Amino acid sequence: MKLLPLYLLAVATAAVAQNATFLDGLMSTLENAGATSLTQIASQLNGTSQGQYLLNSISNGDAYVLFAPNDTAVSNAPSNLTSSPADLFAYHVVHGNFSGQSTTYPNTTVGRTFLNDTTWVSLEGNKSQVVAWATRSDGNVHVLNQRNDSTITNVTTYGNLTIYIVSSVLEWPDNFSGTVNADAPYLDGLSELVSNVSQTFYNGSDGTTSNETVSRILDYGFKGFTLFAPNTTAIEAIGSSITTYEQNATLMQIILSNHIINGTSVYSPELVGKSYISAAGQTFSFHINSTGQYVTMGSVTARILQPDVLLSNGVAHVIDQVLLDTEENTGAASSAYMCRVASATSAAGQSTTETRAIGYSQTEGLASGSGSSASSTSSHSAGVAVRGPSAGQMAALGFTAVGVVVGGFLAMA
Ligand SMILES: *[C@@H]1O[C@H](CO)[C@@H](O)[C@H](O)[C@H]1NC(C)=O
Ligand SMILES: *[C@@H]1O[C@H](CO)[C@@H](O)[C@H](O)[C@H]1NC(C)=O
Ligand SMILES: *[C@@H]1O[C@H](CO)[C@@H](O)[C@H](O)[C@H]1NC(C)=O
Ligand SMILES: *[C@@H]1O[C@H](CO)[C@@H](O)[C@H](O)[C@H]1NC(C)=O
Ligand SMILES: *[C@@H]1O[C@H](CO)[C@@H](O)[C@H](O)[C@H]1NC(C)=O
Ligand SMILES: *[C@@H]1O[C@H](CO)[C@@H](O)[C@H](O)[C@H]1NC(C)=O
Ligand SMILES: *[C@@H]1O[C@H](CO)[C@@H](O)[C@H](O)[C@H]1NC(C)=O
Ligand SMILES: *[C@@H]1O[C@H](CO)[C@@H](O)[C@H](O)[C@H]1NC(C)=O
Ligand SMILES: *[C@@H]1O[C@H](CO)[C@@H](O)[C@H](O)[C@H]1NC(C)=O
Ligand SMILES: *[C@@H]1O[C@H](CO)[C@@H](O)[C@H](O)[C@H]1NC(C)=O
Ligand SMILES: *[C@@H]1O[C@H](CO)[C@@H](O)[C@H](O)[C@H]1NC(C)=O
Ligand SMILES: CC(=O)N[C@H]1CO[C@H](CO)[C@@H](O)[C@@H]1O
Repeated sequence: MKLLPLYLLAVATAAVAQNATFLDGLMSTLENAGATSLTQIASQLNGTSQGQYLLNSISNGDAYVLFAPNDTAVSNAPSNLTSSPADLFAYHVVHGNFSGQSTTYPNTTVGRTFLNDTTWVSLEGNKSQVVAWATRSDGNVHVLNQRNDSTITNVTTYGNLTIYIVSSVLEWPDNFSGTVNADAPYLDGLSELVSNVSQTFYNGSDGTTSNETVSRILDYGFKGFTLFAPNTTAIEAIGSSITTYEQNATLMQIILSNHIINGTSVYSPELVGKSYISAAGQTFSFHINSTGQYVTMGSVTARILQPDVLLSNGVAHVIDQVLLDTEENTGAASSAYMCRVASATSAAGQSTTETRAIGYSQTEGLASGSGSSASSTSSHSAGVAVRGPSAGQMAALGFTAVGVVVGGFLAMA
């Protein structure tokens, strides 16, 4: 199997002719950046309604970010990733202008992609999957949660499109078990624990009730959830008491449910200054300072060691302590859930209309010392983290049109 990159295509033949100069310019932009275009396979993406939707969207005049794997990245990509060009491309496009957004890990920038294929994504309100990135201590901007570390190696713009050249094709998230197996061995302890606890599971979508392991519920039962995931050391630290808890399945379920927000995927920038109700009805609260981000439940405050481990149906934040709370309040849990479902439903369809980093207000990070307490506790470093010509410079060069750019990858037999 030989992998061929494809980067350019147009919505229709007429549009190609009409915007030939624009497309030529874009093609050379990508070529100069090491991302070669192969227009002859463009029709493969154009051949799906999902691909067409994507093309129409990104030519609508708004700002978009394209993560563009360079040619080496594409030739090194696992073949299963490249077998679905429309899905692959959808996960590489984010709606919005992120040029004022700069975060240093463990703070992260989270953007909503276009990937909403139900084969891969099961988030609340049918939202599309997100991608997270941040500057790490090596000074490079890393796309997080990637099996093959992907860094932004160059940045360029073309009209309203910001192109981040990346060193690997971006893989979209797997479910909890798959993620632990492949990428998060430090969660083996939790993974084992949730495999040993069963719970009566009410499946809201078909109204059936079944007895499932919590592991299976995490993998398939939630449509949007947030998991505070103690690493294996944290689980070992509570020692033999875990065995005692395990002997009482009800108690163990409550403890596990107090690590979960049921029905919504809350990314780390959205935790700041908020509180949430757990799946067992207890309250999570959060604070952030220069030493990190913390979650508190009852008498336990845990540090978030690794934020935003993205999952196909939610998100996990790795923490350094078990949130050992054995209290439950089922009424509070279910009303909080109903409230989230209502808000996810009203937000449905907004997945690709989010035009800024999730959890940041429009101007946040661009102005210092803003007034509200929520933003003053969450203001992140401002600044343009990227090199390359600005939109203004591009305009000066004559690239003022709002354009169509599409890349994708195709496995050719
Ligand atoms: C970054 O891309 C620009 C064109 O967009 C190119 O001129 C420059 O050589 C690239 N830099 C690197 C380090 O690849
Ligand atoms: C792609 O990026 C990687 C990492 O920076 C680099 O080693 C490789 O040479 C680049 N390939 C191309 C074709 O530019
Ligand atoms: C889009 O698809 C149609 C039908 O599959 C094809 O005729 C057309 O050439 C394609 N357009 C481009 C730009 O690839
Ligand atoms: C698109 O680019 C044009 C020209 O640079 C600019 O006037 C317009 O505001 C941009 N639109 C968005 C949504 O950024
Ligand atoms: C691709 O294959 C790898 C290894 O088998 C697997 O972990 C990953 O989930 C697969 N990804 C997709 C999108 O199928
Ligand atoms: C994915 O998003 C597109 C555009 O909003 C929408 O038409 C389509 O129905 C969505 N698919 C799913 C499975 O929600
Ligand atoms: C869990 O986190 C603690 C605190 O950072 C660390 O010392 C420990 O090595 C981690 N455990 C695992 C299994 O990664
Ligand atoms: C659920 O299944 C487990 C494992 O088979 C079993 O131990 C437990 O008693 C069952 N619980 C209920 C409520 O049926
Ligand atoms: C198990 O824990 C639940 C919840 O704390 C408690 O109500 C119940 O009495 C416990 N059962 C046993 C056998 O200790
Ligand atoms: C993360 O953001 C918080 C709140 O704005 C800030 O106090 C902290 O210094 C930031 N951390 C890093 C590593 O930039
Ligand atoms: C999530 O909340 C709904 C509604 O209260 C409930 O039916 C479902 O069992 C909950 N899921 C879990 C795993 O707690
Ligand atoms: C598909 C596409 O990009 N169409 C654009 C072609 O150029 C004109 C004028 O610059 C735009 O209005 C179209 O949106």
